Amino acid sequence: MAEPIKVVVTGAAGQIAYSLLYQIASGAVFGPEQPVFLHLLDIAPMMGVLEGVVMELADCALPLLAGVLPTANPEEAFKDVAAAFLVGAMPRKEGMERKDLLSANVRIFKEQGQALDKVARKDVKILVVGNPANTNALICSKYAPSIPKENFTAMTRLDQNRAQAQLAAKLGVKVQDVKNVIIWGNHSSTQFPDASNAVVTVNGAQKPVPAALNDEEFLKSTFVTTVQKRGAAVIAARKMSSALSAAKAASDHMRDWFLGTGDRWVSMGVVSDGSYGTPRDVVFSFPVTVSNGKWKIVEGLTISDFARKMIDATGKELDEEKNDALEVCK
Ligand code: NAX
Repeated sequence: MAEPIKVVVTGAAGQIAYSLLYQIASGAVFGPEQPVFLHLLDIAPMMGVLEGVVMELADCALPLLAGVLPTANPEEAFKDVAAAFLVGAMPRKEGMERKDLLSANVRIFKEQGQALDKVARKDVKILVVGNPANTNALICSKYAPSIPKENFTAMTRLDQNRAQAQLAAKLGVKVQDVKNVIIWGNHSSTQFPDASNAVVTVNGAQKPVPAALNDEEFLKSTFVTTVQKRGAAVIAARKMSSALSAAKAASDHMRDWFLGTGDRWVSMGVVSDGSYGTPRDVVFSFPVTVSNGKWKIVEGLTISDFARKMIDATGKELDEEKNDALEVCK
């Protein structure tokens, strides 16, 4: 069996981590032959709760779990890690404006970038889940200049999974029979869920989703808004934000990054190179494929006038978030 790799999860005492830790430690992310040593970071007041999580991980009796280190010290948590799930962030409190939340969280991700820069492996793969995920990932990367910027990504996989599930339900097929749905832009209500290049397998034959559905209005309106507002719908029903599905999406993202996608497209927030006329130097969600641990933006897609407007709007929001975040970091 391989040597254990060190994997950090921040916000380890929180609700997403509660589902995510089992998936990592059971082999669902790095494969059934790869032992993991888990580093669990949370803030000092949560160390008691975290101790309970550590007890439960032990009680799972998982063969791939080589060890667990709970800590409130970022430099201890990030030491020699090969993969980082940055889930922990400050939640929005009553009366807090979006800008207040942004400035609180940007500070956290600045500090964590500095700590990663100092002590993590230089090939560490970083997935930011904590919101505002795209801009947090950008700031983290800026404060970790010794780690390639390609190694910083933000999670839009939950949005992709939601979109795929919505289309499968509408088409009356299994979720795995729908592929190549794209999430463009920010993990926020301006994101653009795009089914124009998606394909569905029906009776063994592949068909473009727009042709199979034959309902352009649905794809431009109900589909887009349902995916954009799915997080809010879960909060309204559960009185808490998505956790099980968020953890599953984080596992999917990191597994595909480590183990590859083949020719399947997945959506990841990555530092933009300006592809498809998007703003450069923001963390923008694109369709990518992954091989040998490296992601590559899918090229050559046709962008309709409708898509252009949607992509521009989410890009504009990311540019504004970046400027606000850089102001906070000054
Ligand atoms: P919880 O509030 O249950 O847990 C967050 C944990 O982070 C807490 O234990 C808290 O003490 C810890 N924390 C706060 N500051 C920290 C710091 N500086 N270092 C380490 N830990 C710290 O939230 P949960 O439901 O787990 O959600 C976590 C984050 O994911 C939130 O920012 C949330 O908005 C975001 N989400 C992102 C999604 C995405 O698709 N990108 C979807 C789900 C989720 O809403």
